[in-house]
Amino acid sequence: MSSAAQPNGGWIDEHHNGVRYGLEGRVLVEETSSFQRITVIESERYGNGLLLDGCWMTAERQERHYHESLVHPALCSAASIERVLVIGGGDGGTARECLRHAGVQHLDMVEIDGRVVELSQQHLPSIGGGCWSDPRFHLHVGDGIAWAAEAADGSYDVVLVDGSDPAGPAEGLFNRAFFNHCKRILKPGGVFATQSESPEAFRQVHLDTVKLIRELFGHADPLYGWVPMYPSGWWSWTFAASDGPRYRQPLPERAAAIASGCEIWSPRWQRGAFDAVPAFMDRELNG
Ligand code: SPD
Repeated sequence: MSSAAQPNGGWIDEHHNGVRYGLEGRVLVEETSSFQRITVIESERYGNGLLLDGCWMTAERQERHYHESLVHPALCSAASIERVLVIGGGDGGTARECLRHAGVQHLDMVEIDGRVVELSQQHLPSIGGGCWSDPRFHLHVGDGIAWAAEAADGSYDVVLVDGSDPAGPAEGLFNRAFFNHCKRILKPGGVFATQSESPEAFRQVHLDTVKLIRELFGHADPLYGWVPMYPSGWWSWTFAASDGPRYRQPLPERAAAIASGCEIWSPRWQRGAFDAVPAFMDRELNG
């Protein structure tokens, strides 16, 4: 797994398997919360950014790749989108994109580390945007794994997991018990999505995650895109639904309502991203 980010002659790097992924800039805040080391940096290229335990999470001018990819295939396809659960997502970007959909009436966001929320509000305000004061938004500082385990059957239309890499507080966001609860709490026609790591830098985790979700739901599809500052830059999000792969086809009215405000996502981009399955994954998943 990745090692610490070091202020290194004006560079802040994530170190992963002998490769550095870095931004030129300076450290604004470095502190250790009850859960992890939190670093907020300032960079010329991408604005202010956030690292947890030395791993890049987000940056002001490079967050849309990640948040639009996780949110819109799910929110544009679930049968209903009244009730949404976001597990993790403490910077607010996932909630912000969800709340652009007028059909969302109630969004619970369960983030384990309240300091991530506070520091994001203070230093990366554009990422959460208006989500923090939106009356539909309900922040719960607590354990998202326990929240999913305790939620009633069929209580959410969409469940999105926006955690960090499978180490430290996010480790339990990649296992069978957790994914089973995510499936159980979906309503009929509900859609589940999680960030599923890099097919290059975290190949085995990626493979295991997609296969496990596929086994539990009977189907699942990784969508491939880019988050340039993450290890390898090549990233994935995996989707499944209570009643088959409805996430492949965005509902035209929902897509039209959000498309002009997107930088990366569009129905065309989504089609290509679901189809851009690397050959090794195709062999693993489809024989
Ligand atoms: N290797 C980084 C994985 C991080 C996924 N979560 C990012 C948080 C953005 N809201």
